[in-house]
Amino acid sequence: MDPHPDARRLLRGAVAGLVSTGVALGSAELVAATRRDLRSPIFDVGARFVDHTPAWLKDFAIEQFGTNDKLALLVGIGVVLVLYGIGIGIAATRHRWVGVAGVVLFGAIGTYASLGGVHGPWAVLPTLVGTIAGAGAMWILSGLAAATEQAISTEGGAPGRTPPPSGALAALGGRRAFLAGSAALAATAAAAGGAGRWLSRRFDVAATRAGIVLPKAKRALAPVPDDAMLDVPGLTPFVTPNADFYRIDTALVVPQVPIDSWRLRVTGMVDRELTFTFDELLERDLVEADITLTCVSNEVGGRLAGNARWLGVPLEELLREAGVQDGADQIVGRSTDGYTAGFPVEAAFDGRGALVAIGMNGEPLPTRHGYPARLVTPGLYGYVSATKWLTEIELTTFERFGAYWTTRGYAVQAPIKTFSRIDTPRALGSIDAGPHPIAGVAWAQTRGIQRVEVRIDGGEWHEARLADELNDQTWRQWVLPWDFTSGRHTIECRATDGTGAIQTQERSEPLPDGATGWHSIVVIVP
Ligand SMILES: Nc1nc2c(c(=O)[nH]1)N[C@H]1C(S)=C(S)[C@@H](COP(=O)(O)O)O[C@H]1N2
Ligand SMILES: [Mo]
Repeated sequence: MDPHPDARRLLRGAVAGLVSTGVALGSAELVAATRRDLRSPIFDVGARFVDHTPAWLKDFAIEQFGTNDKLALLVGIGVVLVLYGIGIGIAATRHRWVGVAGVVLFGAIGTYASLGGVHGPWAVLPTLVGTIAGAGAMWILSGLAAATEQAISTEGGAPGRTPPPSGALAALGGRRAFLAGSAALAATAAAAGGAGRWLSRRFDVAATRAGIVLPKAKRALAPVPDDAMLDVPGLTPFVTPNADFYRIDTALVVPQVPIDSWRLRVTGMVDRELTFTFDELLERDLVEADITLTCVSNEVGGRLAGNARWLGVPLEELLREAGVQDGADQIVGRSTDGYTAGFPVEAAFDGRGALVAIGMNGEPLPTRHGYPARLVTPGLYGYVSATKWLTEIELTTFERFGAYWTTRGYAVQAPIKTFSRIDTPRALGSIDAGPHPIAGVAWAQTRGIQRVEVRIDGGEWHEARLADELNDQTWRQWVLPWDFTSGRHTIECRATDGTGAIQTQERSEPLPDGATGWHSIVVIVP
């Protein structure tokens, strides 16, 4: 006799729910692997979530999880799915149709989510197949669970009486059938999911990317001179290695853009629309530029900025060839994943050197950073000016078109604000008494950095030594030697930009146009 009939029923329900969820996801994964533009409904739901995330919640997520914000979202969706699956599985042990209806309801949500993307009607296929397979699994398993339940209740009879042997056998058989059914379906789900994952690897662009040989720039830059870099332990390096470069975007799966069919188009309010293949871009006179990229979501003291040597085609040249029409005031960069970013037309013609970049620190653009091509515009935050996985540059007006983040509460005009950060000593770190450099970086792209000052415990300001200025589009490293005494010390810094304006002390959030305020840290000297 079963001593815990109810607990066993719940357990069987939970197993049925989990396995059915697995079958739904596994088969969706397999279907998603049939076409380059399909993906698992989890990512579609996640993408919908991202698109509907209000700007303040996005900043909160970045603050909490940093650049792991996407992982956090996917884990969250996974947890909800698992709990939901368990719930409907348990409900189905009482009412079989509830389980199936539960799967269908989630399928409907997935379908709605996959219709929202940029990939057209095919996008619903993985969800549809997953829903049907998951509902079928739920029907079978909840049926087996119910049969077992039935057999067990007729097995027992009244307490104290010996059960009829035939009833006990039926109960045993029912349990076995449920176990065998669950195991078989779980194995099928895992196999389908694994095969899907494996098959979709053929869409990875890593191998093609690795085979690309970038031409030398027509106007190549000399290596960064030593005097533009400071050698202080703990200080952010002047050039950010690609592997350490911050990544911020709305893409839950890094877009894998096939180079052969990729085109860059220049469209909209132009005299001639233009189309370029990747090779056609490579054949042009390429330029190099050292530019520090900055994210609007960067908090005071934050690390969402990176400096690289970019290789690419001057945006100005492409636009001159296309012929920008009078009245166009906005340049919109569009991405394969539907993302859009827009900035003023002047920024392409005022000499700051905006680029369609194809290379980053001597390599083709890393996939995460926009391979095969992206925009890089000095002096403007990335969300308006740095579209990755670029496919189209459209000339339009601000009145006619609102880009991704500007329709979600961020400012339309987004010049980078003057910023300075203390890298060493570490905030809340402990250092020995005696000499220790205070060092960091400061940026005010297109205005340049003229001065950085540091004060300790609210005392007078001390001017830091700046590394030489390479250009006004990169950050500058700074250092102030300091003799630390025992105690708890507050260190603050502030920068003065090339126009003579001192970085404002007033604290503000990233929303709507970038955080402000002096970076202030506390160190403990024993
Ligand atoms: N396609 C696409 N491009 C994008 C984004 C995006 O979400 N999608 N985010 C922008 C933002 S907000 C920033 S700060 C920069 C970051 O570039 P990085 O990830 O190479 O550092 O890319 C910009 N380009
Ligand atoms: Mo950003």
